[in-house]
Amino acid sequence: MKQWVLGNKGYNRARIGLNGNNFLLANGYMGYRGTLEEYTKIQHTACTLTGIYDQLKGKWREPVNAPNGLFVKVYCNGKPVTVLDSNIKEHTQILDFKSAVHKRRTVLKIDHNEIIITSERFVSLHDLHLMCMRYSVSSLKNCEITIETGIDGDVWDINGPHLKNFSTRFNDNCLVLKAVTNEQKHTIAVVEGIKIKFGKHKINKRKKIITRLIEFEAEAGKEYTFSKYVSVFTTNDNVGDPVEAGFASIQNSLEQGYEKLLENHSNLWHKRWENADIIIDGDKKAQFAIRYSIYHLLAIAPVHSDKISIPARGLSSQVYKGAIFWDTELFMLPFFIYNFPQIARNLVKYRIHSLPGARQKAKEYGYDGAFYAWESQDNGKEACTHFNVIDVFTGRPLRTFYRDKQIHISADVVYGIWEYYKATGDEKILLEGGAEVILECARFYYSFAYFKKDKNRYEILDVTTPDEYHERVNNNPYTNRMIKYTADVAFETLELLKNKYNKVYKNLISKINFRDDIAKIKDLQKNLYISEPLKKTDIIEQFDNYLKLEDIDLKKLKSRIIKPNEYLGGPSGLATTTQIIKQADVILLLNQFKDEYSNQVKKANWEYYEPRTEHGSSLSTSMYSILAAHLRKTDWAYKYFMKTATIDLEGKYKQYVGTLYIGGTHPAANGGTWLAAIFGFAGLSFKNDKPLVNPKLPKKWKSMKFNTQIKGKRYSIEISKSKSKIVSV
Ligand code: IFM
Repeated sequence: MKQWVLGNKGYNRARIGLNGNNFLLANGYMGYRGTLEEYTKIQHTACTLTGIYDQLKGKWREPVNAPNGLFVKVYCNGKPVTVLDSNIKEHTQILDFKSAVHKRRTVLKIDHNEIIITSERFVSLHDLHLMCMRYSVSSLKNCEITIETGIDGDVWDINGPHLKNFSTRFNDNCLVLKAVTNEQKHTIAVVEGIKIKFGKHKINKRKKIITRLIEFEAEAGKEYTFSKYVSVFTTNDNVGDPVEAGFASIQNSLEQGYEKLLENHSNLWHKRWENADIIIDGDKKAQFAIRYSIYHLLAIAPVHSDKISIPARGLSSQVYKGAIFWDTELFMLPFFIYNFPQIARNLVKYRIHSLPGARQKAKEYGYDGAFYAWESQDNGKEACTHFNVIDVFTGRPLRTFYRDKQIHISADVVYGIWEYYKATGDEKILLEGGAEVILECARFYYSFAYFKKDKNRYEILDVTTPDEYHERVNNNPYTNRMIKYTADVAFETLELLKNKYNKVYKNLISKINFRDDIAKIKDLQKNLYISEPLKKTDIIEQFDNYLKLEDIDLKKLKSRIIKPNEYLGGPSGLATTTQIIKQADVILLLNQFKDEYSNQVKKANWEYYEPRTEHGSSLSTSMYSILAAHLRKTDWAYKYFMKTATIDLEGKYKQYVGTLYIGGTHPAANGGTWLAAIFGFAGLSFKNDKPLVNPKLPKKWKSMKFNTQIKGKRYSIEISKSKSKIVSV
């Protein structure tokens, strides 16, 4: 059981933010931070919604946080009894991630008395609009208790306030709080119902909050328990009136009761685990961290819609504008493709829906085709600003080039579509817009590429690469190879359509006027420059003239840091003039195209870039782990695997870049954990649509067991030190 429970004993104020991330509950529709019921926006309580964004003039556009329907505060003889106001005798917070249930138990001291608070809550996977909680209070001595519980609309916002026109109502024994977003005027409605058999009840309405005050004389030792049901609906949900939908949901919940709703929810979670679990024998820490990582991926997966995807900080807050990056395609999507293809399909479809935004961006920069947003939101338009980091020295915004120059994003989108298609055989995805995206991305790259006449080759100039510390560089091998890949995929797509869906092929070519592009992209595919390993050293230069930069030790570079959180990239960052890189870049290339490079080249590059990588991004360590496993550097592979797998558990990651808060969960690392276990240690690959393994288990691992699926067939795979077994199930 312990392997499924994250638990914290004792109370530590300094961990409020971290616990909010670590104990997150989510169901793909909304994420509820792991805060305590008495917390408010000060402690970053948030119920972050997917697919609904809002922007205030001059501020960043970001997801909307719904009013907090799980608010509860206890008073004893008129005094507040909370972890923030009282002496704490005992405190435990738990996340059972097998069932996605959050629990707390707190014993608080007040006036020679002790109040015991316990709660259990879940964000339902069975009914995505519903959160349920069971809350109990007891007192060591007789006393007068008041419980205040209801909906708190004064929400935490990073770039808000996003909600206005608040209205509150008490109807049919339900509390209702309604508000409207600034930009799109979406109504957000939270309805709360309660099952309670004690106390005198009063309704307390203020501008942004509506609560019930439940007063009673508590008898010593007696436990007073109630259950609470909270629904969240918005006009984005297409349910008619969100308040009416909320009433119906709460009525239904009250009828079914907490136990039944919990059973429905946990059954669905248990079913998910039957597909997704990885069982490790011999290493409890790794086992725990893998499951915890998978929990986070599952919690934030969009099960209900193909119009949304997974933001870089999941549903843990509004950080990074709730934007979707390449993190999804490169780091998270494979987990879904091989375990939950329907969810993978939703993620892929999101990019298809975003094609108009990508076309618009290409046009804005004077290119053809589709240039996907570096930071994408509900509408696929670019959300990344030109000034994404604040200089800690001057307090002024720094001009950054993620938005303009990180062009590999379009190829990453193509990679996602193609990987999904190859593993599922779902040709429909290509007919439903996937093919159009692929062709438009190839077209974008042709218009971006620079034909260098004297060398008779195309070069890719002035780009920002996965290592973001060196901006505006030339001929990054990852970017260039991914462009070639895009062209390859475009031709495979054309071939498939031409042979199997000729009418669709013709329609598409004429719809997007692609006839003349075919020869151009062929030329790009043939003559695109991709730098080769250097003869003497086998090193692949990360970009033109990278090796001429100062070759400095990472420690030495860090000793030059003057102010905490100073940005190492950008125009004057410390890393910019050196060979220190932020994250895996050439190493990523070698993982993605591992059959094209010898082990000698891989080894030389792993050893060259490893000491020069800062791992300033949560995306980095998994890539080093996978390549290390491939090279049978198993200890290194394990070290980087554990760094990835424990990133959220340990919480030692960067919280700020410049003055920008970047805390939250790290879904790309969660996905990277899975990638490193499956493609690194198990060495999973597919041949003729059948799985194969090439295991390199860490020393401690006696065995590893997991499932996978390809083209609709499921397999159970068991690897031990001496043998491997693959069984079709
Ligand atoms: O996509 C990443 C990027 O590679 C590094 N900075 C953070 C982004 C979001 O995770």
